[in-house]
Amino acid sequence: MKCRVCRGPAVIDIRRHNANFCREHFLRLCRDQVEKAIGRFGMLQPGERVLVAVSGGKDSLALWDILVDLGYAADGFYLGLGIGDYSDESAGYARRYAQSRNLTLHTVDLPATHGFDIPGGARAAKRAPCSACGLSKRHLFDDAARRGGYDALATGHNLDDEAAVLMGNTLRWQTEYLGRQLPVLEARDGFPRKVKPLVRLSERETAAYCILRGIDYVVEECPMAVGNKHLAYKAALNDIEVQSPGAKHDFYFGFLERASERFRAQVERDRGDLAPCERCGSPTDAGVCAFCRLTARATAPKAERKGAAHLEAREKPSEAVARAALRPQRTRAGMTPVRISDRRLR
Ligand code: Q46
Ligand code: ZN
Ligand code: ZN
Repeated sequence: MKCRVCRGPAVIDIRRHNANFCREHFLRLCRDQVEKAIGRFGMLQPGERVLVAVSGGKDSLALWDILVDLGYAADGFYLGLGIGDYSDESAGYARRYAQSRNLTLHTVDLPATHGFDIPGGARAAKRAPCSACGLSKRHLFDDAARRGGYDALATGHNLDDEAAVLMGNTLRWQTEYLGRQLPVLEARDGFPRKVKPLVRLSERETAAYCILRGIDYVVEECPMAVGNKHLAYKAALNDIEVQSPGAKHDFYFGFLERASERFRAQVERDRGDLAPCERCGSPTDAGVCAFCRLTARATAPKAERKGAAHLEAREKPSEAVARAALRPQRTRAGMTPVRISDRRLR
């Protein structure tokens, strides 16, 4: 197996490129693919400040590593979700990476700052854990990027993730989601620009990137992911990819080039007017934002949950009902900047 570029011994084969690569040229390929995605979709401008949502997994750590390598001022943001050992372990990987590269990692712990963890909060609010988690992540990532004055928020969604989400949205023709499934969402009304620079790299490639760069990452999946449809779609797409290398890439990028535009009008039409959330000040079209409503339900004593459930069920609660149903929020500590210095510089 020889490298396509230098003919030296190859360490990885990439079937959709019909090529093999040595370590050096594989790492360069990964950086090139990220640079290409950033340029093609206008995700970032040179020198911009980027906040990278870091989970301690291979994708977000590879993303952070590549962005720094490409010269972006990229800091990390880790959100502790309170998912038992998994959260403790993944926080350790994020911290160790930041330390080893002398990078800045901001951390927020959901239980400590908002009074609930994902498993307990989801139970109390009668939501699926991933739904409560996704909502919390979106809110707190946006909040961190806004408070820190970052130009953009970058997440580690890779090609496998995007193709699987597209498959789920297409199977159910969730047209409002299809209209928003883009690799870049421009900043608007207090929301930061959101970018996904890994969309041209597969999961296998980000894992290989980390191994070849000596980046240690949490290998275990989140225990809440068990039975998740997203994983089933990924598995189905992997089967298709074996038969037809490049199918995932063609499915996702074909959608972006030839179909995505058709669903955008609906997104524009459905856009409500945004105003600051009465509780936290984040932009919302519902008086009290979805995260504050989730927090209210997740932290309410059992007897009060019924009232909060009523509030949650309403699309846009009136100010009076919202105020009556919501308890005073617990500690609202801000983002904790942790400047990690020292250690091996690359
Ligand atoms: S962390 Fe959160 Fe994922 Fe765990 S609870 Fe679900 S959404 S599976 S990326
Ligand atoms: Zn080579
Ligand atoms: Zn709010």
